[in-house]
Amino acid sequence: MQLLVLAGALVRRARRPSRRLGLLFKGTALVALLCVFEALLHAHLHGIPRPPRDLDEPFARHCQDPRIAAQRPREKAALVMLARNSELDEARKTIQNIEAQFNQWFNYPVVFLNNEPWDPAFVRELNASVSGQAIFDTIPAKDWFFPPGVSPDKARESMAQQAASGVYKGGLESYHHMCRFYSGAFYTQPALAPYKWYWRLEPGVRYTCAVTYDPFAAMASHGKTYGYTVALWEEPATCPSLFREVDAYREANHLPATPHFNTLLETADRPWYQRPWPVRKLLGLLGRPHTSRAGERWNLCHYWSNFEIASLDFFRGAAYQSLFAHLDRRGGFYAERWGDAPVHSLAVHLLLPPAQLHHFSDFGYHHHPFWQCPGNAPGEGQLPGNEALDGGPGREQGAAGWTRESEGAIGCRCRCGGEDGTWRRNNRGICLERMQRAAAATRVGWWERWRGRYPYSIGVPG
Ligand SMILES: Nc1nc2c(ncn2[C@@H]2O[C@H](COP(=O)(O)OP(=O)(O)O)[C@@H](O)[C@H]2O)c(=O)[nH]1
Ligand SMILES: [Mg+2]
Repeated sequence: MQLLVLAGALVRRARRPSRRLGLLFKGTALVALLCVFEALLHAHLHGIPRPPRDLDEPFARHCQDPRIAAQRPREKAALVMLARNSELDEARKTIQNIEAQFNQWFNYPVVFLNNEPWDPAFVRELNASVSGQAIFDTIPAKDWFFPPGVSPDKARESMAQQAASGVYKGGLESYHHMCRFYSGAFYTQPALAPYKWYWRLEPGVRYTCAVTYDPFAAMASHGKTYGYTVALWEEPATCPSLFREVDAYREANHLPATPHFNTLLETADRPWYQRPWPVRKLLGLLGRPHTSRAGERWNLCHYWSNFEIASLDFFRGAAYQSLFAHLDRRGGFYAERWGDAPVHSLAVHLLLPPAQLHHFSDFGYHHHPFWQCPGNAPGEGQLPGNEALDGGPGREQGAAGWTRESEGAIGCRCRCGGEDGTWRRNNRGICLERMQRAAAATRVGWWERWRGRYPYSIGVPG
């Protein structure tokens, strides 16, 4: 009898922890399930809805006679190049190239900006290269220096640290000033006051197709505000807190996180790799790089700003300048090495609807080390025998001066890379596809994505 009682007590004792274990297991499973559910719901709420039709398309799909487009009145627009006196050769080559490919027909003015007085040799040589008016201006000293709230000594200390830890161009004071200048004061330069549009050039860039229409007029007539070519990932070490600051500005000013803004979040790319709320929140509070306070992570995609055709009115307007003033006060142009490219990209995705952005997919554009090239539209698309395209300064290669034509290509007399001259770009186009998603009526399937097969642009096959 005593033995039976003892056995019963032992069994009861053994059962109790197993019940507790069972409860623990059930509780954990419930929390895990809730987390998965929350993460999926979060991804769903941040999904990018597909518009009923493509909101951006190439402005041209073949050559046009540039003399016809040039008969229309010009926009209030200028090509703008910031340069150093030491970049004379590269600047001249770029101007000769843009004249040959575009400006000899349209004669837009070119504004040259420098933080130092212009060398007379630079002025003389570039004056001789521009078909329109050439304007040489010097940037006011206050626009090429630290802002009032930033101590130069502290900033220099921080830049030395950036250099020591290998931040890309983090140790170059002039580079920091340049990035801050292009992010803000560029737009309010007196030399640009007469214009509504700018086309940014850099010494050394090269256009590899003919541009046979007026891109400023096309931007205006299509209701566009910001035009770009190449999109890439930013160097992570240059801007760990930039996205947090932009998102904090967004929240403080009650701006909605639109689908266009959300294309810049990692949430949009990897719904199956979501972190649930508590983990997200914790990472945000702990100041994880590239992450907002709410725990949303920027995918680091941005448009390369060495090419831009865009509205000066937008960038000198209150909405953009107030965002810039916020960022400038936060000091990240020096405490970190915020580039103007991510600043512009985050701003246009925050402040503009997707239809106001334009990919100049029909432009062949090369800035070392990356390029895009649209290939050549077949047959009559190249306007064989067109006198304006066959002759003219810099077009001496004439009738035979373009690489192989191919079906679906949209360029005009391009010289693209690759053995048969049909390469479209030398980067994978992943950021481009992500950033265009709010404007694209069709999506890349997971299979193509997995194989790295992306379209060349919205409405243009790869
Ligand atoms: N005047 C002037 N222009 C500069 C200076 N640093 C950079 N730039 C210009 O700013 C633009 C971007 O500079 P770049 O060296 O090409 O930078 P990256 O394209 O980011 O490698 C180019 O147009 C340069 O000519 C500078 O110290 N003075
Ligand atoms: Mg450059």
